[in-house]
Amino acid sequence: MSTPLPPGQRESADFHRFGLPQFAQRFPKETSRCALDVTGSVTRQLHLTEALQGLPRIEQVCDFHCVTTWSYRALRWEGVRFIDFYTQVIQPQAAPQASATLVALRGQDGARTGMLLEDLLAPDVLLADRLNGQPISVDHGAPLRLIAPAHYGYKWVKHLSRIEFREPAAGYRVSGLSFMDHPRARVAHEERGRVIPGWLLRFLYRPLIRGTVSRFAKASESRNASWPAQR
Ligand SMILES: Nc1nc2c(c(=O)[nH]1)N[C@H]1C(S)=C(S)[C@@H](COP(=O)(O)O)O[C@H]1N2
Ligand SMILES: [Mo]
Repeated sequence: MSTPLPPGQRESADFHRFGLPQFAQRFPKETSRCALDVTGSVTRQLHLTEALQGLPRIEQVCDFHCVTTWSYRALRWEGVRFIDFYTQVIQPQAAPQASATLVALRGQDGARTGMLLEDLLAPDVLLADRLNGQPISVDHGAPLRLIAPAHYGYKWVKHLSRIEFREPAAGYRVSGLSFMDHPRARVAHEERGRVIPGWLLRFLYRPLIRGTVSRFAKASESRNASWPAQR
């Protein structure tokens, strides 16, 4: 028997390509190397061309929970623990200010969100480059994606290209409307968004799933038709 899903979630038979409508047609430019910039309140900025190089690799199976209420079970990700990247690369090479406890995350497609550094240092948060035994596809975040199992899918930034250390008071610019981005977005606490309670957002978001799935699938099909070699 599998464990119950978090509050308000329903199991989906498919792992959809998904997100805010403005990202359906945007795809990463660089998919061959895991390049990553570390910027913001740091002593030295980093422009890494292979971010995971030399770090201990792990494999982790976890469920995915979209804020719009669909969940997909048992994805097998491979990559590096964020905490290992932090202690072995970021701390020694970039030396962030101790006061910069907020981390803004950005994808190559321009998607943005933020997480508390404290949440990123949980042992199940990964920088992943492989999914189910293969390099992550463009649909699901190539070449590098953040995996944060305790948090809604919108914190799992695909095509991750920049992590920026910030003072919490400075906040960060998010992709959607600000009420849609909870600073923590923990699934166990149903922190779907700000201001509007999570149980209410369930009902507002559910009707949007079908249209979003089809919009994202169509955009991906037409891209794959013109770039067959690079999925
Ligand atoms: N770069 C980027 N990351 C992103 C998104 C996006 O549009 N662009 N969408 C987010 C949202 S809202 C969800 S639900 C998940 C969807 O992941 P999937 O397409 O692999 O299912 O990715 C998240 N990360
Ligand atoms: Mo989402």
